[in-house]
Amino acid sequence: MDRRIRLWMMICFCQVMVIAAVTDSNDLAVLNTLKSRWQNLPPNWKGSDPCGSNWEGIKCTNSRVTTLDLSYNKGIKAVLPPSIQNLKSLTTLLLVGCSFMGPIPDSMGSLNQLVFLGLNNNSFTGPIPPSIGNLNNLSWLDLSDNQLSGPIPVSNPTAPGLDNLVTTKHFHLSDNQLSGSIRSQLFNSNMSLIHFIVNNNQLSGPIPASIGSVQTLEVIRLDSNWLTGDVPQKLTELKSVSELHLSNNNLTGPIPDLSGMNSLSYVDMTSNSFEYSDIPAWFTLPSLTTILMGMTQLQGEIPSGVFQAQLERLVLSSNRLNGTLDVGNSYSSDLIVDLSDNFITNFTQSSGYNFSLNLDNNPICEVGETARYCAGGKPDTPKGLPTNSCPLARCGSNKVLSPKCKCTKP
Ligand SMILES: *[C@@H]1O[C@H](CO)[C@@H](O)[C@H](O)[C@H]1NC(C)=O
Ligand SMILES: *[C@@H]1O[C@H](CO)[C@@H](O)[C@H](O)[C@H]1NC(C)=O
Ligand SMILES: *[C@@H]1O[C@H](CO)[C@@H](O)[C@H](O)[C@H]1NC(C)=O
Ligand SMILES: *[C@@H]1O[C@H](CO)[C@@H](O)[C@H](O)[C@H]1NC(C)=O
Ligand SMILES: *[C@@H]1O[C@H](CO)[C@@H](O)[C@H](O)[C@H]1NC(C)=O
Ligand SMILES: *[C@@H]1O[C@H](CO)[C@@H](O)[C@H](O)[C@H]1NC(C)=O
Ligand SMILES: CC(=O)N[C@H]1CO[C@H](CO)[C@@H](O)[C@@H]1O
Repeated sequence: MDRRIRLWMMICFCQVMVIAAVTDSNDLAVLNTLKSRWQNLPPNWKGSDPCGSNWEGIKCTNSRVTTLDLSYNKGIKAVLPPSIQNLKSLTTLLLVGCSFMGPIPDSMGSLNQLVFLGLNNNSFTGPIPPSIGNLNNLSWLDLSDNQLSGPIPVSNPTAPGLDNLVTTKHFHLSDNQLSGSIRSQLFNSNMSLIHFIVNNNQLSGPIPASIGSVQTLEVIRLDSNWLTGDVPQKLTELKSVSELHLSNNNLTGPIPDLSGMNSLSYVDMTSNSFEYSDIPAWFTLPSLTTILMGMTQLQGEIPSGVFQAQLERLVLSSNRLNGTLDVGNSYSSDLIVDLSDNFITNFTQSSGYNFSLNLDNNPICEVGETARYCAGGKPDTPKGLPTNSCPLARCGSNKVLSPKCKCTKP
């Protein structure tokens, strides 16, 4: 082909591209505001056509900005301006792990195309804006690891609340300073929540029985709050829950009966004020791999049936367990058992066991006892702790945790 024709065609083609990519003027105005106020933005934020010149962290469709992802830029120490609401076509807003401060603007609630909202790991303060309840396309809400305070908002006749978010699969609100009670109204049977994660806050009052109406739930983290009262039996009607974290609260009443929760693999109720109880029958649920029940007022002998082949970790320290420890023959050699600070006097397999066991501070480990299981509170070298902690995992920029706990592109 003639060189001049080729050149002409290239110029023409480029012009078409540029024309097609010209950024919508409303979006351009917002981005220019951010550019003038935020420091340490990506170096290629230059020129007047963010969509056309592929500004880093921005994706566009039909000249509208659909994604803004500036995650893991600690140098962005800024306030999120209310004008963010003018990015009307935004479906993904990820500002994870930066240094944002000040309030989450109430105007956020008008970004009604939002599907992914991740503001976790910043220094946002103030309340969770109730307007977030208007985001009826939202699937992913992560506000964890900030300094948010006040209650988890629920709707009332004049304002929306998080109970309106019936398409949202993830509420991640952990590691803030949220307070007040978890309102009964927060949960309803129209929701699609799979993760309800509110650990490490100052939430008080009882666990509402209404949580039992969200049949989609798979992970529940209520640990390290100020929760009181009985664990509602309705919670145990949730058949898809695989992880239940209730530790470090002040829950009272009987230890909840988890029989029938056949998907459970991880249970942590450490340090609560339950009534004295024998080892519950649900310890032998078929998929349980981890049972953490230190300081939960357990008493009596441990039935040998508890030590099933799938069990990986059993921590029952600081209870009133007594009598003879019989672990049977079905246990896995990867098993880690901590029964320190109890009243166990005998151990049937004391000469030929093959797992990690700590019986320190039991009568069987009276002064001078040199058995492996009495080694000064240190169990035998663990062969690697189980890492079944999907809700704690963090995914890199642009990626989110899938229900299967894999980091995937949203
Ligand atoms: C928060 O983000 C910073 C980097 O921006 C990272 O070093 C830190 O590990 C993150 N914290 C968590 C809990 O993810
Ligand atoms: C669930 O949604 C339906 C249809 O929108 C509505 O009629 C019903 O009241 C809702 N139920 C609850 C518990 O919110
Ligand atoms: C927990 O509750 C019990 C019974 O209501 C109360 O006696 C105790 O002081 C509480 N403990 C904490 C740490 O709040
Ligand atoms: C173990 O504790 C239970 C409940 O406190 C008690 O009834 C039982 O007598 C104790 N057994 C032994 C062998 O001390
Ligand atoms: C203990 O378990 C390990 C790992 O399965 C195995 O290699 C070892 O032979 C076992 N030891 C005994 C004494 O059964
Ligand atoms: C349990 O241990 C005590 C003290 O070591 C001993 O006197 C008793 O015979 C043992 N009981 C059983 C059933 O092995
Ligand atoms: C981005 C997105 O999923 N938008 C949807 C929001 O919800 C409305 C109504 O359900 C849909 O029409 C949009 O496609």
